[in-house]
Amino acid sequence: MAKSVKTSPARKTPAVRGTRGSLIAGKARIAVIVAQFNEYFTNKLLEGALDTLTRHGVKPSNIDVYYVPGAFELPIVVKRVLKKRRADAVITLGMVIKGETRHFDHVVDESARGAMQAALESDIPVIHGVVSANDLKQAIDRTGGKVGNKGRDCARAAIEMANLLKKI
Ligand code: INI
Repeated sequence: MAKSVKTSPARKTPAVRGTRGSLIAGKARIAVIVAQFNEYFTNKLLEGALDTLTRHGVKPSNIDVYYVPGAFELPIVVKRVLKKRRADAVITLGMVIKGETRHFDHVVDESARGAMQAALESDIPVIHGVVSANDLKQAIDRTGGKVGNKGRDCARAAIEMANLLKKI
């Protein structure tokens, strides 16, 4: 016979209104800014992002890709794209691998800080797809290896955020 278990009285969940961004792109315009440093990896991030964007219904004509030399240059292009209102969401893609340079931390921190600052100033979401990898294995794992492709994750987040902000 099943043992009876004493439970505390069920808590009532208050009826609150929740708002979510759809993953169906509609007319969303997305800008992808990609660093060419470590381009073997950033090309994979870009491929993943473009494939996921179009699978979710973003029209190729509504996607703009901008190339910058390295992750450090991402924020200035984010800022320009947002200032000109050329996108409903921006994705930055880069690969910073520790050990190649002593300014690893600097490049990682500044690319994130600058992009976030531009997003908050413009009220347009920026999705941060700069991978900071401790070694080549982590870089491989995050560009289509066992942890997936960060570009794909960013593409979904960009559509969701573009749609969410339209609703608020
Ligand atoms: N840029 C990257 O995108 N990834 C790196 O790993 C990297 N490393 O290791 O130095 C890197 N450096 C270049 C930097 O982004 C700028 O392009 C450069 O400093 C010129 O401003």
